[in-house]
Amino acid sequence: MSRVLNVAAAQLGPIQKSETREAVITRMIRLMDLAKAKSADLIVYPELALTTFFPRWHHEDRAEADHWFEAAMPNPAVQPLFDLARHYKMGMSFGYAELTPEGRHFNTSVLVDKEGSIVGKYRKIHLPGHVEYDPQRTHQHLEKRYFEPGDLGFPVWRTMGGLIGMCICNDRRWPETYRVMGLQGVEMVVLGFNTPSVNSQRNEEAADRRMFHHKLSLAAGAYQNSTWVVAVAKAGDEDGHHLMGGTMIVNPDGEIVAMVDGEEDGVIVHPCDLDDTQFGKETIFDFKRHRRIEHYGPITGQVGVVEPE
Ligand code: CDV
Repeated sequence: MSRVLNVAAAQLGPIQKSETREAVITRMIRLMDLAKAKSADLIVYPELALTTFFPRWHHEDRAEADHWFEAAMPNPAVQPLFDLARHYKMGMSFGYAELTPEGRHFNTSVLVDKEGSIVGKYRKIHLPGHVEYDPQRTHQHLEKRYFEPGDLGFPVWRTMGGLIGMCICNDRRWPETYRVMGLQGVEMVVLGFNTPSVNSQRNEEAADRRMFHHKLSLAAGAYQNSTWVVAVAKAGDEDGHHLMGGTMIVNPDGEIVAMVDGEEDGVIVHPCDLDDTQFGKETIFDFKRHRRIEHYGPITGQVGVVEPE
């Protein structure tokens, strides 16, 4: 039986602070229509897809940021997207800011199957940035102020004929992210991101260098775990703050096979054969035969660098 999954990577252009959830959902629906016209089985949207990238805005009283969060998923604003996905029999994944009934805050993404049921939830683990306002930076990145680190690990779900996992933005730069999923046999990692075009602490590090690191991270994660990686950007100028694009699909050899040009709303659809993950998993990255866990202790045993005496 064919295990080709037609995957749509649905990039969103900028979302301004003033834009409503309903306006964004209208844009996401338009992308879903385009994906359907190209027979997509699964559509992937960016991190924090429903709003502007609000962690760049400092609120002294952090509760003032709560209006960016979703207290339920789905909710009335998002329901039309769930309804259309179910109607189209298309799986989907998107990111949003989650406020739990206990008052906890997470940078979250969901995986929805073709019947419209949420089959997976992931909460971002590697939160970049800082807690307090930092006048030294060219722009703020306050994810550590507004979110807790995720508490769900890096699960993989058996759905849509394959093994699919999620991570979010900065997670893609960490080899541990992919390897924990690789150890569950992951065949496709889907992720959204909001990456500013400049490094807030090193202005000369501009978009070309940022793009290089982005591609390097995706290629390494894909190749070293023999998995597809689908990475979807929010791009363009949000209220004077520029996000780089770089929406792309990377195959299990680490090669870019499809990419969205530009910084506007746009979708690419690529046929991802999940069986293409087999060769790497059975040869050079056959973990069972080749891993040497007796030497990997420091990876889970320590956080920072411990230099030799
Ligand atoms: N949203 C993010 O996690 N952004 C980070 C930036 C701050 C470096 C990223 O890894 O792209």
